[in-house]
Amino acid sequence: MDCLFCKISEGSIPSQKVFENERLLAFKDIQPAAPVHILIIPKKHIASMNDVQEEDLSLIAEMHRVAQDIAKDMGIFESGYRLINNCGPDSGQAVHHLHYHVLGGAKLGALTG
Ligand code: D5M
Repeated sequence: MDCLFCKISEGSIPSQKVFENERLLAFKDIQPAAPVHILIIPKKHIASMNDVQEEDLSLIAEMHRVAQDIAKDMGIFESGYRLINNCGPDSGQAVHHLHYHVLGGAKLGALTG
């Protein structure tokens, strides 16, 4: 499958990994929008939040747990962070493999619509 994040997950495209287990991978975003900018992906290909099925719900919960752990590891657990998922054209989703952005390390701007 011609999916950038599947290739990162398989290791055929390099990434700066910060966490990995059998189901999930987290790595530094190549275009950081904040001092801390990490992407969390499932290794299973799920194109977007709209494609999450009942069977994936434990995976989604685990992504939230990993976000907490990453926030602790990156020293932003107490100062605060933002967890973002872009889904579909209006959100600007550029990579069609489900991912959460973990952003922090500075006062973040207000969300805009
Ligand atoms: O976010 C997709 C994000 O993926 C965007 O912030 C850049 C990032 N990106 C793109 N290519 C790479 C590689 N090769 N390594 C790390 N990060 C990458 P979206 O929510 O789809 O707009």
